[in-house]
Amino acid sequence: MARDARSRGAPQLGSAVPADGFREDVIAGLSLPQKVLPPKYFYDAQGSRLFEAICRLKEYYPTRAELALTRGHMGEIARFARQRGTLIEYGSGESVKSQLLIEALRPSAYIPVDISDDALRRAAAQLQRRFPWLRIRPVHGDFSRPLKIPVAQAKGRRVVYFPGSTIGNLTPEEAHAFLRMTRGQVGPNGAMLVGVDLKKDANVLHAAYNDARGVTAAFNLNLLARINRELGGDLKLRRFRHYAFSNPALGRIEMHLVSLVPQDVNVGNHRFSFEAGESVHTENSYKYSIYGFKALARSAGFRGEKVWLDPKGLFALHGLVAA
Ligand code: AVJ
Repeated sequence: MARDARSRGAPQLGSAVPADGFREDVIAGLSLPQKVLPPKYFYDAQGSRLFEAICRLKEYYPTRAELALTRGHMGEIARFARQRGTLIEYGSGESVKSQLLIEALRPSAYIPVDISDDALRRAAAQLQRRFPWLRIRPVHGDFSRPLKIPVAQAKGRRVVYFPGSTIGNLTPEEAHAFLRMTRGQVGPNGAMLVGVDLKKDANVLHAAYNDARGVTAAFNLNLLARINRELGGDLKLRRFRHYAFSNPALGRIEMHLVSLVPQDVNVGNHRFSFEAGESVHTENSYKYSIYGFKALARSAGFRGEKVWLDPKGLFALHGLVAA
């Protein structure tokens, strides 16, 4: 692979579509009757570090469960995805599972896509050291919008790997649209491997999003700190509290930041008022039954061909093929 001096040690970024709608999305979200902030903005450098800490918490089972199922079924997963194709990964982040997959699939190209420039660069550099033979084409961007994937580089079967139950951040309607878009991206012979958190006891879910050490609370509150840092906000983090609860009727966990007092806050030259007890809705995390997710995938042009579970039955990896 020809590389110039600038790329020493780290692969170059591909066609970059930076997620720079932060200011607009914050202003729009805080102007709604039910204030909202999109969860994709959690992942600045500090937020990515906090998320990695969440993944190591004893209460947060998804990361360990998905790793266990990936290790336990690697042979079958590799047979499903087939070798020497192009592996596209959405929200690659720390990429521990990607290493296992790359080892087993030996793809001709690997295209990690991530919203966090920092996490993307670190992961790509680490993978390039570990797999010197691998053609890596990182794309910095937001996979909720159509991306310019450098498909000219993409040989063989296209497989999109979307681990971590990140798909749970989307509403079922958004997930449907996203799966349709991905179906177009992988083409008629394409496939998808999607990690999906399963429905389970609301108490187990509650603990996973309300850890005893308060790491999830810090992760949630960091969104306000980021607004202060990047948008000239004056939000006082002590005047808000992390609040996460299971909503089984809607099949999701909701995270909010609740204002403890009546207050006005400024973001640049915009002002927003909070009543005591008023919340900002910061994240949904949908949980799907195996059947429920297969039905969603089917409606979006995929056939659910395989599904693998961890030994405790907490988390699922779906192997989908273009229908
Ligand atoms: C990365 C979206 C899968 O929903 O469980 C962890 C993010 N939020 N703790 C999830 C998260 C609070 C996580 N996802």
